Amino acid sequence: MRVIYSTDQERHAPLGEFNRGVLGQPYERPQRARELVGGLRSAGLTIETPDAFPVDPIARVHDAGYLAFLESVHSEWRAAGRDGDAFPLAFPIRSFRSDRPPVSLDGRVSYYAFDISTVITEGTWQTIRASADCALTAARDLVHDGRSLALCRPPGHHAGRDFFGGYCFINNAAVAAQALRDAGAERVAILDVDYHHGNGTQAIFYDRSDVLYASIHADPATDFPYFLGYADETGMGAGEGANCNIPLPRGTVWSTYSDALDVALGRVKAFGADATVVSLGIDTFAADPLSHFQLTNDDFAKLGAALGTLGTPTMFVMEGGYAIDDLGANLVRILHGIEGT
Ligand code: SP5
Ligand code: ZN
Repeated sequence: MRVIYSTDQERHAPLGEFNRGVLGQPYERPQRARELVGGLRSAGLTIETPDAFPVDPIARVHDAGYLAFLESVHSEWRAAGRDGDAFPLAFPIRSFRSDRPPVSLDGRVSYYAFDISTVITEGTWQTIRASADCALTAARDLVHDGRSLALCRPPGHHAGRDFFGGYCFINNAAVAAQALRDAGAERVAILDVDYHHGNGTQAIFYDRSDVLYASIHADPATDFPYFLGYADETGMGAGEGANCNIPLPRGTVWSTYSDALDVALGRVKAFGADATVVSLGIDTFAADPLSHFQLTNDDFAKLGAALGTLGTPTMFVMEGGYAIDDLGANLVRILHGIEGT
């Protein structure tokens, strides 16, 4: 399995995150990446650095104004004499205009953000470009490699065409899926096994028949991102039937998860994709501090074995996972499961 990662992905370092009303240590922090890399190295895997791609393949799934905002907002924040991280003040919800970004700095941060857990720091732009470069490098070489892992950090699946949130800014899996399409794959499947619904990925491809989005995740009635991810969201227009959500209750253990995985894998296989992108979150782990599924260490080997049955070239894109001490070992269990070793 080819693994791709850049230490530039450690430059996005939020100062804090609100949890239960208190500003504490961010869950999504650079140490996550270092733990994943450390685990893979201990298991004997070699890690390669990505090539640098222009912004064009990212702009295939993201709005140009949104990308310009992400690139400049932190310097604007500093130029305005502010300390700390860029942070939204309001949200354009029901009855507000959401068809145009305001002019002011606070207005624009508020327009593009959908939560308060995802802040923009001095190193964010460089980090998210490096993270996307991992996905783009893996996608470019997938036909040759057969299988690869883009060790993306920060994650991407909550980011939409013109919004950020859920620790995500650039939707690495969506960028990869589009790059695969542009390189000649006629149908691409995205299978999302992160604990949370990938609302950004779903939204990007919702009206398209060429990219299937299938996801197993916590019920949005109880869990983030709260406002998307129900089973009755099946796609729209040409994309009707190319979106498959399988929400599961808190407390879900492997036997239930495994049944859902069989359904999702069945959908992916029936779609007849030329390539598959797996949004690989490992926050389904019982000890994950954000999540409420009950998968064990051993279950990740079973998850890998199931993912290894995908018949197409398959690239894995890292998403969430916050149980720092177990991240590396759980990722290694998945990779061994995939390879049947
Ligand atoms: C990519 C990804 O996994 N994003 C997840 C974003 C979740 N953000 C909000 C989580 C708030 C949950 N509160 C947890 C209480 C823990 N005791
Ligand atoms: Zn997640």
